[in-house]
Amino acid sequence: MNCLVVVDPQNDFCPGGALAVEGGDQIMPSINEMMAAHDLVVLTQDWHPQNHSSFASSHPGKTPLEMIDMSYGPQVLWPDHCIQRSDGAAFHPALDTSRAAAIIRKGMNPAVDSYSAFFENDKKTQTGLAGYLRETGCTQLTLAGLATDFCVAWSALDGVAEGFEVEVRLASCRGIDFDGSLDAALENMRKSGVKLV
Ligand code: VGL
Ligand code: ZN
Repeated sequence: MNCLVVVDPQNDFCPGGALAVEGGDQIMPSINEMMAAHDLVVLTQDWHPQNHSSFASSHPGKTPLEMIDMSYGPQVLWPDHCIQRSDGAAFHPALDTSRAAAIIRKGMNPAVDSYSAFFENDKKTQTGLAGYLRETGCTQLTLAGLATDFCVAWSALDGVAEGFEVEVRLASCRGIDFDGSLDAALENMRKSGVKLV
């Protein structure tokens, strides 16, 4: 069984959104096409409370893209984005959500960010996706979505660590590329056995 995991295909990561990734909206048609070739489709949805600790606005005097130290390690600060029930948190209207068997929401704990579809950034708290995929018999994962260097890369690395065969379709991803983060993520994925297509 193979599963297409579409990472955070949300308005806030597309042009005009709060944390816009260049060309983020352009990946939706190819993602829709990929769905037919997969047994299962899972979507992830960044889903933050208003006062989330990854928001620069939660830290007086801080601005987006500054770093802070959290109890679980260094954390990039972001503009407010993907606030629960906002339009920005909604899936992009061009995405076909009809085949989604499950939607994994993440980043709901105000104290911990969550890039990966599998674990929060403390690298301990599970989202439940690994168990879901095992119980549905999926061994091969195809990843696409936003952003290549954050949520897609962290999901791919955790997927391999959890024992799945992971392929990332780069043509159906777009990156933030902050401070060399895109090259570093690509190198990390390559080294860890993620298949980059
Ligand atoms: C993401 C930064 C903050 C992502 C989510 O989807 O890559 N990046 N929250
Ligand atoms: Zn987020």
